[in-house]
Amino acid sequence: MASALLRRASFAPVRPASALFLRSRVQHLQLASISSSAILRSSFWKDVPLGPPDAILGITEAFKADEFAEKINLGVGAYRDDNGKPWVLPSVREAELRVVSKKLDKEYAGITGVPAFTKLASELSLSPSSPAITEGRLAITQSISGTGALRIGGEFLDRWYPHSKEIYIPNPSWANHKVLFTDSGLTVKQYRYYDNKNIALDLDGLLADLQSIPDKSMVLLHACAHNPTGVDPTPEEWAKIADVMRSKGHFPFFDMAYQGFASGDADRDAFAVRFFIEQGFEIALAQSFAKNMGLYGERVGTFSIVSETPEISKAVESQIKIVVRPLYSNPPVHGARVAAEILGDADLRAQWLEEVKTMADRIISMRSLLKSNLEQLGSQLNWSHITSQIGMFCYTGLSPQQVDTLRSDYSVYLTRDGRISVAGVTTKNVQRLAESIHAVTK
Ligand code: CBA
Repeated sequence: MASALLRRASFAPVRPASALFLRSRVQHLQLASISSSAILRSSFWKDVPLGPPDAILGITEAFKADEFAEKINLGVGAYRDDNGKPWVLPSVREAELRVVSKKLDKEYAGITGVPAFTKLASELSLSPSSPAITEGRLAITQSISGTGALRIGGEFLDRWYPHSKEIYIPNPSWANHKVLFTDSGLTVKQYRYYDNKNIALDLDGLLADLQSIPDKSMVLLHACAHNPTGVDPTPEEWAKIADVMRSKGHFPFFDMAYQGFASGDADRDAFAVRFFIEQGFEIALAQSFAKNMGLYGERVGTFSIVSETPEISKAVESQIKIVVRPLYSNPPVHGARVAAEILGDADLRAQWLEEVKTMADRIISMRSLLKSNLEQLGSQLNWSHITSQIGMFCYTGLSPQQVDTLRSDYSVYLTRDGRISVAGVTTKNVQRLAESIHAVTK
């Protein structure tokens, strides 16, 4: 409104000059500016403080603003091909053509989304023969990708988890977990996860913490490709975690944002989730198709809860709907239809699984290349964790100061916790990246 007033004042037609007219015009402009600044001072939002940029997505913003041609973005976990370009999977392109050629209508989906999609998505995560599916003990809804799934989960648990309002997440964890669960009304606490000294899973610390927290706590677990550390429990270690969780009566909430990315094999990466269900746990699961189908901006995911009986499951599903309806009513259909097309067609699905493996393999080969480049440069540091860690990320151990120097002096962008998205490394930038890392660490 203030700027509208100013615009009107400055574009008022100028009539032939007379001293009187000019004076009154000056007064008019002064009045306009006084009243507009008075309006500005009374803005409803004048006490809103400038917020900090997002710890991860803020890196992309800073990267985009950098004009250096050889800048490198290792911030957000988004796959890039060897030219540093986003890759739309050929299976996705094909599925899109098929979906479009069907000339489907654009009606609302139900509150829980596209049924063909949620069915196939649950079969991918749990396997078609999972007792949770065959016995009707799964309540599932389509979600706005993994973040939306976690948020639905947070809201549901805040309303209905009967034992506490506290959720335990690993230390460290994806930066958004804490904010997202806090915004859902839960109190976020941490359990030990990572052994900085040995660059490995702190299994003893993890088990001790799960043992000492209150019985029947909610515990968030990364199903595979732990973000940011790239360190996952082995199947034997998962069994130990399950033992403590069972004896303490804890509730596991799995975040599975990288199925296929850890090992290149979607079934193998679903091990932990399936194992807990086999062990008789009731679980919650947030599933994302952002990474493994490259459907980032389409926002395709699911949230589900496996319960003890089909009757409980029905009630749970009804309450999930009650959470979703006032949030966004029902989810977008296009991405879900694309994912369903891929998952539901044997050939396309096989092609997609190969493409997931291509992405995982390229990341694995970039790990080796980065490590060997650092060694060739004569770095005396131990970089073995670059190749021992899995998934999209490498938790380098770089300090926040070193990260800042990489950014200011070398135009290399990563999160301040020293995490690099290995998906951003290519055969073309790896040498300059290694030189930059070597320069700030020697
Ligand atoms: N869980 C975990 C553990 C994640 O790493 C991410 C994505 C999500 C949500 C859930 P989406 O909502 O897109 O399905 O993903 N994390 C990032 O890759 C990035 O997409 C990352 O760079 O950490 C993000 O949103 O921060």
